[in-house]
Amino acid sequence: MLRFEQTQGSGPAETATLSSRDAEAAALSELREALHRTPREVPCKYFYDDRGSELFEQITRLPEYYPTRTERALLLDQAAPIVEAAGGARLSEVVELGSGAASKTVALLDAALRLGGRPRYVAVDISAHALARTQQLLAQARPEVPVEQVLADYTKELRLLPAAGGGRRLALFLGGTIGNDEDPDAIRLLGQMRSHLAPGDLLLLGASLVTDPAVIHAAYNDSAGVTAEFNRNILRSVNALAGTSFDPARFEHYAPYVVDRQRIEMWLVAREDLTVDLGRIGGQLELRRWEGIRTEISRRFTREQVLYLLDESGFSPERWFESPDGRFGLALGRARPGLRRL
Ligand code: AVJ
Repeated sequence: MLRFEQTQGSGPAETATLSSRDAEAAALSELREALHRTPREVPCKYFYDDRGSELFEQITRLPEYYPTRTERALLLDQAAPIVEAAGGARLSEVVELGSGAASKTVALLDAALRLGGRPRYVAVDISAHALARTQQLLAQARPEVPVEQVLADYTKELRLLPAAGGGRRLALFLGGTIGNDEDPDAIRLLGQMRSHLAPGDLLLLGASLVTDPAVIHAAYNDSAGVTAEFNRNILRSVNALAGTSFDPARFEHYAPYVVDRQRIEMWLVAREDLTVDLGRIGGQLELRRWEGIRTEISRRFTREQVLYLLDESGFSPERWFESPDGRFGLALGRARPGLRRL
């Protein structure tokens, strides 16, 4: 069941069309604005069409891509203390923002079940394909856990979340995705999450930490070329969405780790002078040879920076968990009362 069509307005079918037309118009103007910015950009959420979500799943299994397995091991290791701090048996709901394939979440649900809780799981993702896989995986792995799917862009559609069931909610924002935003946007995003929780509810935030630049670099420049393919696929995703004429083969994947900014920057660099028809975005894009389009920043944080982001967005940092190699951290924050509306 997709709540997307359900929660708004009166006539479901009609409002669904309306809302997807609104969403398309919003996407087109967002893309227009981003492509004409300096530097040119495509917002990284456009990676995640069905093919992109699948490619990201492949990335998480690459030997060089350490964040997913490091975070998974940390979650497995610390699931009990995390769930205990989140209310133990009183935990009634786990909401995952950007659930992807949700392979890490089972550990937390298990810990809640072991403590006598009966949590339901709410998966929020912009990929219908990823949601379907989440549903499948959970139905197989833990048939006793009820699952709700919410097809939504969590950066602006959190109002589509089902009403809280009364008990404690634990929101999950994992994978280090918070690193895709600079501080002001990160704080805005976490603040929106805060505004959809009740005081006392919890947020578990996963963050990639500052470590050896060579290790970070390899994770975004894998030898099998999957990340390069994932990067180029964003152009296919934009072509499908906006009727643009980007030719992915004419772009080079370039992903340096910028030490002083503590972040990977993913670029697509034109191999030759190009004129791209922008389709429903309108107009054309002239790219000179070696001109780039930035598709993602992926930041590495220190513990202090993560706790600062939580604190600034209305959460009191309660616990910090770090992988033994220091490459990944999980922060548990409790929603503070006294919320400012965003
Ligand atoms: C899903 C945003 C956490 O930033 O590492 C993987 C996406 N980009 N390889 C990340 C990604 C290139 C990933 N996140």
